Amino acid sequence: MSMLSFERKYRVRGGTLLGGDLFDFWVGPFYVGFFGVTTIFFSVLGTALILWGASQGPTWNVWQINIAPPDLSYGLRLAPLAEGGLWQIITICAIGAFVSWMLREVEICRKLGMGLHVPFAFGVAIFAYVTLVVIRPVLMGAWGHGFPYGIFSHLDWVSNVGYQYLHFHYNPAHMIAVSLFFTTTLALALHGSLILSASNPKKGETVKAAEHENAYYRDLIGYSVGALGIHRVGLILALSAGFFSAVCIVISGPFWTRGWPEWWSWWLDLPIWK
Ligand code: 07D
Ligand code: 07D
Ligand code: U10
Repeated sequence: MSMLSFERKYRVRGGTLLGGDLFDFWVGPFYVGFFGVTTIFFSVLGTALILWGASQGPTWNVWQINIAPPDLSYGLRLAPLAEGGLWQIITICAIGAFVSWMLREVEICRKLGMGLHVPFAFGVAIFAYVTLVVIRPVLMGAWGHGFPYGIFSHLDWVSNVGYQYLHFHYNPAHMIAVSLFFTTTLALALHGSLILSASNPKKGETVKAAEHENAYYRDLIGYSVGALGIHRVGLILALSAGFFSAVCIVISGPFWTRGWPEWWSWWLDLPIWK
């Protein structure tokens, strides 16, 4: 891929966390770095193990391939490869690859003298994943509580775990997370449509900028959060959605074992009704 004219200026040395100058170079458009090498290592090994696991299973149908975690009877011990050990090693590879990717993002931020917002944001996604496959299984005493690696099998897991708590929609943290996801798409739709309407006008019309954008939402709802503000709002909404997702699943089992509808009986138990 040819180098864009401005890229050379930004291909600066330094900013690495590990490895010094050793991996401080680019391959095509990609910055490599120590964590680029570890990303490739973990993702190639993890993908190869999934393929090997698939070759041991009954199907090559990509929708049905399934690498299951160990049986609950193994508790928090290592399991034989064919009985969930593969899932355990793939989990290590996945965490290794995700964390490497995040640290590579950090190195790029440092090179460019930018804030660490992008790696922080990815960190929240990693936190949600680690909650599902490490924190909650450890709190519940068995790796078997992790979700299986397969396109349809992981959907079955979500549905089964949901019904174990009778009606997952009654989980209060799930309600908050769902509302935050909905609000995130609302915010992006408001922002995307506003920017396009102002800065991408029909041929012959002038481009409008910040003052028109502010005026628009002032006219409509009496307040404009501003150009920087809407990006802060968007980021905090999206990260909170991921965070409350992690909360909603980690409280299911370790801190609440009955159906979620029953949780709401605290309301009926309030002394004011007595
Ligand atoms: C668009 C960026 C691109 C990323 C993509 C995902 C793989 C997996 C692996 C065959 C927005 C690439 C996929 C590398 C291939 C094997 C072994 C991101 C974009 C295109 N899910 N989930 C999907 C993952 C969980 C749930 C699709 C991953 C939890 C529901 C895809 C994880 C729960 C539905 C996928 C993960 C859950 C899906 C589209 C990890 C709660 C759907 C994802 C590592 C969070 C939807 C058939 C997408 C679907 C879907 C991947 C975890 C629920 C296969 C990698 C256990 C209810 N999930 N998922 O666009 O169509 O993300 O499923 O945690 O309905 Mg899932
Ligand atoms: C975990 C993904 C992390 C991804 C990483 C990156 C690669 C690289 C490479 C493309 C967290 C992976 C990258 C692999 C790819 C290339 C090149 C994100 C993760 C690190 N629910 N529910 C949620 C809704 C119901 C249930 C969350 C809605 C039912 C359970 C969210 C509805 C029952 C769990 C959510 C609904 C039920 C959840 C998911 C509606 C089932 C979870 C988002 C409208 C009968 C999960 C932490 C998330 C959770 C979760 C939404 C319905 C059960 C808030 C909108 C009632 C068991 N549900 N749900 O977490 O909280 O993203 O996970 O009905 O475990 Mg739910
Ligand atoms: C935003 C924005 C903004 C912009 C923007 C954007 C947000 C201000 C200014 C950005 C937004 C977009 C572009 C919109 C579209 C984006 C999405 C919808 C999000 C989803 C994105 C995707 C689905 C694309 C995902 C693609 C990825 C992750 C690239 C995959 C690349 C690799 C796997 C290589 C990674 C490189 C590494 C690790 C460094 C090391 C690299 C090498 C050593 C080179 C190659 C490797 C080898 C030779 C080694 C051997 C490897 C082998 C054999 C296999 C590799 C293994 C793999 C698993 C692939 O706000 O406005 O505008 O633009």
